[in-house]
Amino acid sequence: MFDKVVIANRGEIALRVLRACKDLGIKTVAVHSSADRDLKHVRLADESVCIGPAAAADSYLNIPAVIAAAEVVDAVAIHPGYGFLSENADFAERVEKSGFVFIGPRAETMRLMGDKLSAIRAMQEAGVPCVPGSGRPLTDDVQDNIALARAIGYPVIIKASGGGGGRGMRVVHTEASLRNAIALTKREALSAFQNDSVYLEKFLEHPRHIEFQVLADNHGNVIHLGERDCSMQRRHQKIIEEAPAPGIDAETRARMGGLCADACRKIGYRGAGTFEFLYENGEFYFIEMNTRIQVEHPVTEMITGIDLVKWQLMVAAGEKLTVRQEDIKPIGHAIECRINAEDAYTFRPSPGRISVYHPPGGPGVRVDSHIYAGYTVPPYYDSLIGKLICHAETRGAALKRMENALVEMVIEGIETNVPLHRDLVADAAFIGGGTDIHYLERKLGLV
Ligand code: MV4
Repeated sequence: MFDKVVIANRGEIALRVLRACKDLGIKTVAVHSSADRDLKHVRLADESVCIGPAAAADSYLNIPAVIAAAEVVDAVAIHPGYGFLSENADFAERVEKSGFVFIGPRAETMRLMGDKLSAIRAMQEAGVPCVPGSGRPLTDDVQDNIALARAIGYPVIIKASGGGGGRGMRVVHTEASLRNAIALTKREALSAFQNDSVYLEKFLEHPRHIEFQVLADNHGNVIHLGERDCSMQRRHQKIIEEAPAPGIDAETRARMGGLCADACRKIGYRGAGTFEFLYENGEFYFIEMNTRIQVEHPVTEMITGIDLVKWQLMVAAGEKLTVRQEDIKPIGHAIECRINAEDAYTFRPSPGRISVYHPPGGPGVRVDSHIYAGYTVPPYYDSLIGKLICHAETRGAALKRMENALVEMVIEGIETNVPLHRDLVADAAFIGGGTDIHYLERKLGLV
């Protein structure tokens, strides 16, 4: 196992990685910005290095600074967490070229999945169902684009190959608006991603967002850990996730999970990964693959008993997956509420000093958070300050446990979205299960 790991992230995920390292007896190094000296994991790490000023571009996104810190402390490996450099193939490559282990897939795999069109092609070849679409970049041939859109059928969606996570997309309802929409999306894609490649897909109007978790070692062993439903979101920010997804039966789970695991074997995937699907009228359509650990990984951990972050470290160190597919037997139901430092209904960020903090507890209640009374939430980063995860035998029991945990949760001094979560766990449609990706924005009257 690794002697020493650099944690190249901040907040709750940095603390989560630190805990996994400590479980495995690995020494930890927190690399942080000058605004993050008081982070809980910085205090708990064996060593810490300030790598730059508050602005992420100068610290958490500063590749030479992260690698230099790893050299100074004589670390063996770097864990990128999520966000920041976690899906940056150039970073992964430079980490490895500098003689460190990047805790994630090979840079080449990250590049394949980072380009959404090449990811779709790889998945089509592996037999994973994808959204009907162009399957290739659009050209400047107007007639060709019209023919493609007609064959797919309106509405269609134009997506940038370099985009993902909701960036660089445009819905087109009529042939009359197609040409302009393509031109506009290409210009935006060029400026945002330095890549003007765009493709077409059928626009699905009422899908759910269901994703499958996979875990692969460096020896060809791959398992899937079932799915999560992440449909409760606003502006591409998930706010509640759950596992298993309501209404997905064991046979469908095994079939879809099996397809994802097969695709991983085919592309030589390594580490933890997530296959994102849109799910509509009983059908799954692949849209993207994430090559990192995700914010919502705890719901999968709670129902499977598998520590995904520990396995990320172990497979990166070359260990074999000792868990077989038949060992994965999901138990019960888990729900995660993302706790953000923001006004519950206007979503305005609310950084500042936390004066009082009483987290909930008890059986089946997990809190992944770095906050403490007296901690000041800085204004420079995203507003996630923790995650409240409740696990119980059934979805109904998990919801009840979440309702009670949200009553126990006291955070004073800043605004949080806890009131919105209390509202949502009492929402009849959400309690019913299976609400689509537009549900929250509609409920809030935002669309
Ligand atoms: C779509 C779609 C409908 N049809 N693709 C947004 C994020 C990115 N991962 C893909 N996204 C979508 N792609 C087709 N063909 C609707 C969305 C979408 C969405 C997807 C998942 C979660 C939230 C979403 C919110 C708005 C739109």
